[in-house]
Amino acid sequence: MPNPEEELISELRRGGVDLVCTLPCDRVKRLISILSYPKKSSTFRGPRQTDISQLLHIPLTREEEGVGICAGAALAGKRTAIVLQNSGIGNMINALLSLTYFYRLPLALFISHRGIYKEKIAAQIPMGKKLPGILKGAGISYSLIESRADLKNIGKKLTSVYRKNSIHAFLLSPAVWEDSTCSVKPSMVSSPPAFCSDRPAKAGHKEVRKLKPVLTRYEMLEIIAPYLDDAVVVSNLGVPSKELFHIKHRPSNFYMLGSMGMATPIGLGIALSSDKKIIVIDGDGSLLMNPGSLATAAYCSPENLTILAIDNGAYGSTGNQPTLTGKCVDLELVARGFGMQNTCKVAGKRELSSIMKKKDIGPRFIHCIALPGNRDVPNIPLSRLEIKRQVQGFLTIR
Ligand SMILES: Cc1ncc(C[n+]2csc(CCOP(=O)(O)OP(=O)(O)O)c2C)c(N)n1
Repeated sequence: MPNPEEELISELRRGGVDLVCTLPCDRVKRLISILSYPKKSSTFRGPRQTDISQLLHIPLTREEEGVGICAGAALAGKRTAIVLQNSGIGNMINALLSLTYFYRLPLALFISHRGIYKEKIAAQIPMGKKLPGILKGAGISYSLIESRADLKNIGKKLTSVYRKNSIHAFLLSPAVWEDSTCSVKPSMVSSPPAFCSDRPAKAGHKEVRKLKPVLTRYEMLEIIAPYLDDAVVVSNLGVPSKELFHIKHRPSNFYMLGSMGMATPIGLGIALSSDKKIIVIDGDGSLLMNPGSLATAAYCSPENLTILAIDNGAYGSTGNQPTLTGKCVDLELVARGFGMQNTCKVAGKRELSSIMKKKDIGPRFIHCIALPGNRDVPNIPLSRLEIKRQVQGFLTIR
């Protein structure tokens, strides 16, 4: 019996899908692994392998981008689909209505429907529960795929979506994947970023600094923790927040439990409203989702803001799918291009602690080149309101 991921991909082929864009959710990491590496998948043999390799897979930096790519491809006659987490609907609703719907272009959405079944992350619940209402309000039809038995109807439905030029969402319950034995290919882990700086060397630095990752995110957080002093720390969602809590909880740590892409904007908002020192611990996937926030930070230029971009070349929290920093993007150059002037790149323990010791004027952008990988740490035992109250309490102390 095929795995549910294989069954879904067969249905995509049955519906004639040519192009699939994806942005990871933990629950669909095995599906994305197969879409990314069809030929290497040992679970696919014979004609199905050829079938699947005909599907063009495009990894996204933001779900909204997928709406544009799919609209362009649909104009050129392709049948398109996006695999996303329900949170991503919030990132694409305007483009869905003012582009796909407006021009009557067809699009299939495969939404990993979090927050409704055995959910451990409380921040997933509001969006997950409200999703059907949001889709209804937007006039987007949907089918509930509650178990793997429901997968078999998808191919037929897709044919009518493309024929009628409509948008249709398939809401995939986590229950669908429960008995899957598919594995995530080790090749999904990206080659971590390694950069050569071509800027003039500063005194004491070598002419050309080759930076190879040597530390994981957890090891970097361990180095950073003793220097957080009296700073408010905004910590990126998912594993980074859990790791930071595990290393050293401080009431002035704002642990994000959702809202990917918002770490730097939250830090900027605090920095503009408080005299305290603010340190944002952001991630490469999250910064790529919302890079414009660096331009706003550069423009507003709060001296008390430091952004630590822990760049492990991967969406670590959802299974280490590669991001483009492992391929072609240098986030420090992005920050500089967007107007951040005080930037640097670090990888090793000594460099990282010496940069943390410095009392430089911000806004600072510290590009930390890290190895992919997550430490197996427990969930944060604080409720969202406890997190909020602790940080608010700290911010109001004079
Ligand atoms: C809008 C949205 N899309 C997708 C997700 C799923 N998701 C949660 S954490 C994460 C990866 C974040 O990657 P990165 O910022 O590089 O941090 P890392 O985990 O690697 O430290 C993703 C894709 C989400 N929460 N929200």
